[in-house]
Amino acid sequence: MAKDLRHFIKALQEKAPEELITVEKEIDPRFEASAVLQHLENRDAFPAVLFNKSKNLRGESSPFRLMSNLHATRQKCAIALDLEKHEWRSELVEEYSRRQRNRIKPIIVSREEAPVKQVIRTGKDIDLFELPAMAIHAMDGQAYLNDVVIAADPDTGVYNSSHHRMKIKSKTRTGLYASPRHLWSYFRRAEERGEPLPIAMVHGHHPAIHLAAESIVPIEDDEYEVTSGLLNEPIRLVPSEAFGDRLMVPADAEVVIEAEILPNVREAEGPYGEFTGYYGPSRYAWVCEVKAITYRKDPIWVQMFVGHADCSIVGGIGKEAGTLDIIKATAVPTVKAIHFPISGCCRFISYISIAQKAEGEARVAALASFPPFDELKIVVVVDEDIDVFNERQVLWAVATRVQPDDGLDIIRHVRGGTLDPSQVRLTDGSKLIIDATKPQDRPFAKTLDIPADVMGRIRLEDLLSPADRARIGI
Ligand SMILES: Cc1cc2nc3c(=O)[nH]c(=O)nc-3n(C[C@H](O)[C@H](O)[C@H](O)COP(=O)(O)O)c2cc1C
Ligand SMILES: [Mn+2]
Repeated sequence: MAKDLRHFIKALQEKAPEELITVEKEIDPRFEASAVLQHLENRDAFPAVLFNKSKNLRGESSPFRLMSNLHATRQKCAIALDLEKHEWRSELVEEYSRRQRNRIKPIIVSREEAPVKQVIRTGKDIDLFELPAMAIHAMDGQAYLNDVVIAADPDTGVYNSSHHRMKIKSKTRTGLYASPRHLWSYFRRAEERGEPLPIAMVHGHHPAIHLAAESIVPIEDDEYEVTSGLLNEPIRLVPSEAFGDRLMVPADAEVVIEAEILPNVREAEGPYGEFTGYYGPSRYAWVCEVKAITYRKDPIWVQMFVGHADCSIVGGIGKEAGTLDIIKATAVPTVKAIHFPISGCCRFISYISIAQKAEGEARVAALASFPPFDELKIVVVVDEDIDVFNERQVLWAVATRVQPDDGLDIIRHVRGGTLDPSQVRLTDGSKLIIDATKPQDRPFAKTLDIPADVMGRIRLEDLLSPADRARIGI
């Protein structure tokens, strides 16, 4: 059986049943689903949620189930990469990096073999308001589609995948916002020839496809091959309804929406509750015309809880792996670990640990981590005794190993993320390096420790009552 959403739900049930909850009462995808997720978040709970009954955007009972928060913990992402739930720190980053390098060619299957072709809607049968698409935050107003968008390069046919919000405007029309990255380059080249760009939006598949969409790979690389690497098996593809084999789509998806981005059309789009935790402004954005919607007979519509852990974490892991590989290959081979913490939306801040051998390596590691990813703004470099997944330790290193007049560097007028609310100019931002490593050229205060032989000899298991052990989870 090919890996798909149902395969992942089963893995969650087996490996981490506490990471999945089911809601039986019918909910409205306009704000009610996000209210449930927000209530859970307010209690520091981030399980995947399967809403077994949902309304559609016309307020009618929908045959689609609705699912969200699939990526809202690193534990779930570890399970998506076939790891155990406790392997969510560097093990997850290293597995991502290994799979990303292991490119695998996709395989083509017939329409009959493709679950996503069980129901096909084209022409007058297309109605986006029949979907349980979520309106998430108060000022979003209308529901948005927001998931993986797949497109073929108009010149080379190589595939890209990335996430994009698409505001639902009518039964067949949406907006689409793209920062100036790969899809933007594809469409700009199509538009220069006056041509539309075919795209496929995938709602519901194995989380590995979402993790892959956030990889840092060159524009020439085929991202169906990257996705297959992340899945650890070839993704099964099938020709689209509207564009045939000019646009291959994932056969094992729950729902695929095929559309064209229209040349020379721009319309106001937004405001939208962004990954930053703030509303992004209304802007002139691209416009799409939907050409087909295909789905399974018993479809599960998956949509990310944008602006929350679900959206942050899925983006951060690919950035961690890609940046770690680049630092290792080009700058500091002794780099140990990297973490884009949730406090920085898994985008703006990174913690990097290195086994520093020569003065200045910390800055080199920090400098090498900026080019691959424009949204990264603040890099904290620490020594290898600091666990980058423990924010308290990282801030302790900043508190005790940094003098502000010496440990900080600011780089001005460098491209930043267009959605950073603190950035005044559209793409022109600045970067901060915090070197929290100990100096190499003079002695530094020794870190506290308890004699190692005593630490080994004294075991809490031998000393505490069962009740006290249970209280602290031993
Ligand atoms: C849930 C989610 C929603 C996103 N929405 C958008 C979006 O609307 N527009 C955009 O340009 N990037 C969006 N992103 C970021 C892109 O997916 C990300 O920058 C991606 O790596 C770009 O891929 P590329 O390098 O192939 O261009 C989103 C990311 C996530 C996780
Ligand atoms: Mn890309």
